[in-house]
Amino acid sequence: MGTEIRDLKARIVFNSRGEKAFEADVIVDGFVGRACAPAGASTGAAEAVAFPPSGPEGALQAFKEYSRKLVGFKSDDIVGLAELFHQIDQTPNFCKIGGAAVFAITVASVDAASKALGVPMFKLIGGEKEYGHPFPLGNVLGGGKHAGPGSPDIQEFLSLPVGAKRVYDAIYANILVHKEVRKLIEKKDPSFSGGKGDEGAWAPNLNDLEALEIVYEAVNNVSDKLGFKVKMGIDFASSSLYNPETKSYEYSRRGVKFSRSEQINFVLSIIDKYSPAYIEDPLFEDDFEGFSILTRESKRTYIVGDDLFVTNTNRLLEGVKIGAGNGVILKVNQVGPLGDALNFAKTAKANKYVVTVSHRSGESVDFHLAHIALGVSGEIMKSGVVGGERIAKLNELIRIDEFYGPFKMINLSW
Ligand code: 2PG
Ligand code: MG
Repeated sequence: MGTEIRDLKARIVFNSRGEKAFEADVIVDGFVGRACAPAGASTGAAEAVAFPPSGPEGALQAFKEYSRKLVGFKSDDIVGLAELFHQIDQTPNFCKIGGAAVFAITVASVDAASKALGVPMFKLIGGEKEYGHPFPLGNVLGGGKHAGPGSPDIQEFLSLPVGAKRVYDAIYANILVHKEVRKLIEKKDPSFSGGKGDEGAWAPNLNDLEALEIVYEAVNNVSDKLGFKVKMGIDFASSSLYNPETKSYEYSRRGVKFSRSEQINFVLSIIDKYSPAYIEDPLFEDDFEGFSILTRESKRTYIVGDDLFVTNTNRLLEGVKIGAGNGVILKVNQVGPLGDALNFAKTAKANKYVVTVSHRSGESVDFHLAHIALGVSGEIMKSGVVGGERIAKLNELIRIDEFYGPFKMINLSW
């Protein structure tokens, strides 16, 4: 069965936030691969731009002009497709044709190849090797740009079932933490309406310190119930807290402003008190040196760069030079083509960075994230806990385990 691209289609649909989203179909010998681009709310300044200045409709117009160039191309040639897109756009951040289209077409191509060849997508990405499931990381309580005023300043309080032995149990553990967090919020605030943020995490009227206490108690209660360790994770999304004019981190809910060293001390005090397994973007996106200070100081917590690296291999290599972080977030749409993201994962692995393959706050019900996480041997898959667009990725891990496994959880020291 050939894998050559015969035809392509594209359209604008809507994501989980109700925003316009680019969806592509790639047709290969009667099989259709389909993917829809996700979108961030707390985006890094160095990310690929989603759409050209003319917006989603402009991206569709551009698609009409370049899509013929892809016909005849091998849909499973992930690296070649990435090169082709760089030739077509010729800007470093895909501002001519839009990164959303590049994401959708390159992921839909591998989806099509997978169907045509009868080989699961994760194997087309990862080849023949020993596969292990990523640990699911899920947002259980949140604020910042993903929720309304009154919610915490910190964007995400996460659950990570580090002691789970099976992926099904790991996913269920996060669901139990999500439920437990609701109970504890209601105990503290009986008027809580059950409101949620963009990723399905509870968005209560609490400050960061109260939220930390609740999530810590919840992960411990669930650990006791299940008999394996569930730990806390935090995404500060610090670029959203940072004010470059005052050079301070502004926690408006609590009415405090931290200098860089106060922010570092705040993060270290949280590590000391709650021993989280995972901390993402504790400092704003250009503070490589601050990341390196924190990485040296925190031995048992992964310090992960999201807006810092934006899935960009050159930015990662900058960080590697000075030991900024020991973990990366991989979001394909931050960079554009799937091939570039795979290259980023390779560089991260070669430099012993833990790889977290992540959703965006604006998502589709696509399941491909699970295949990408397995394909790159990502240690963690960050994809929320509840909500159709979040659970779609988690359920795919369960199906993969049934059809191609059973796989152990990936090897990672906590
Ligand atoms: C993040 C993500 C996903 P967004 O900051 O890690 O949780 O949010 O997609 O809004 O960038
Ligand atoms: Mg983040």
